[in-house]
Amino acid sequence: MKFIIRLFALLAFFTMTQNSAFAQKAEKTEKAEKTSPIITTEFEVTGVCKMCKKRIENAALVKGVKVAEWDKNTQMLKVIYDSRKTTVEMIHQYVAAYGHDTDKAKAPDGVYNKLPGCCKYRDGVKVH
Ligand SMILES: [Cu+2]
Repeated sequence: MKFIIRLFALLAFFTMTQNSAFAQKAEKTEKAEKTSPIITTEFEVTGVCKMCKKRIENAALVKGVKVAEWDKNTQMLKVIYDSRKTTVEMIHQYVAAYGHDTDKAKAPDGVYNKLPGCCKYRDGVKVH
């Protein structure tokens, strides 16, 4: 009888320690997810055509950016980037430097003026 009680006590002990180990592990994973350096976000970038799309995505694909996808219909640029290597502000700056206004950065006039005619989104050229 004593043996059975001991066995139960032992079993209970193991279950308890295992459960808390599981809980700790789960907590750790959750923390890692919360502080993950990989960030997915999107912001508005103005453009009108396929050429714009190429230009915008190339401009956004700097070091630390894994994915850059621009949709001319929604005018949104989706980016997945490593926050240890770059910031979303930097991506705004790069895109603007290539001639496309974002919701936070304006492209310099000099660069904008050099865009092909079909890409002149500030001069009434519609999405095509
Ligand atoms: Cu264009």
